[in-house]
Amino acid sequence: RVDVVTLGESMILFQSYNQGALQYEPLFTKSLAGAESNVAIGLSRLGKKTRWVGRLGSDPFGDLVLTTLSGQGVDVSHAVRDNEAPTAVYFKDFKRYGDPAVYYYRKGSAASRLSPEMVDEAWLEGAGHLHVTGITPALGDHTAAATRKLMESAREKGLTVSFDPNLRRKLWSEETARETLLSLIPLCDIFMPGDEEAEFLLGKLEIEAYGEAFLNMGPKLVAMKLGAEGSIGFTEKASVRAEPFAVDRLIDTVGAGDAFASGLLSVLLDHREEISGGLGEEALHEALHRANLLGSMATQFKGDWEGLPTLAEVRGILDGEKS
Ligand code: KDG
Repeated sequence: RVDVVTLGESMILFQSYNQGALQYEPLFTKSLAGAESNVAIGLSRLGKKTRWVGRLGSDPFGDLVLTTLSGQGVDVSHAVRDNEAPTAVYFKDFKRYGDPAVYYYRKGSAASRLSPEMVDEAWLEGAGHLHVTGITPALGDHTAAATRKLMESAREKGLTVSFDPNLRRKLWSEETARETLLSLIPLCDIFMPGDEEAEFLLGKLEIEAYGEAFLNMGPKLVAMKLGAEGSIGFTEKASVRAEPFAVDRLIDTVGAGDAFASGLLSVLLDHREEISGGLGEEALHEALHRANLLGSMATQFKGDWEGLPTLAEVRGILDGEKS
């Protein structure tokens, strides 16, 4: 049994050791990044059985992706190695205020060669849920078609599907991004955009209007990230707001959305059967509350996922809130 399958590109991330400007920093730390593998790690720490699927080069960085993920309890037995194309790398630059700048070196990577013919039914074997993001479709027409095929196949097999648009403007044109992301929304049960992504997709609307518009496209649940305002969830039956958690020391915002997704899914997966009929308000609030906690925790550590908590840590924090 596997609770969640994710598909995506995982890369090796280099970050300046002293958080200095990329140009002048002589020392770098090396770790794993990738929105979908971040979610798999987050869920695995929260006690869910996860599988990550993706393509990697037959190179030492590909080995590092696999050993890191399996060390975090993620099943990588369906990962595919490519003998001709490399594992991608990327760099974070902490020089600026606000979100770090990111520089990708991923064109022509093994993951970017994913095509619909490579999609394997076995990836979904024994699984209850598929999580995908808008990053994989941004890597090329064939990766978009492959993502669509896997989402369709998951729905046919009775899996629930979540979709985080994870808009990465550097990877594709505005027009293609908007058109492709909008076309994938009807294939998911749980859609989790940020407020800026919602505006990118639909133009400026009231928050409630976004909820209604996305629900009308097909998802049963829309969970919107509102940054410092927390989050809000919409179903046919209800809309529920969850307050943000304080961020005491803001270090690295990259990966916060993936942390949010892990927290959200970790609760929703315990209510999988209820999602199609409209999840109850209590469970929705619990999911958003935990998602907000994980999002805030992820921003307080360097790296995408290293600061993510275990289930025992989450329970400790949330129980502490009540006492
Ligand atoms: O959400 C974090 C990701 O942005 C990061 O891990 C790298 O997957 C990545 C991407 O494509 O930006």
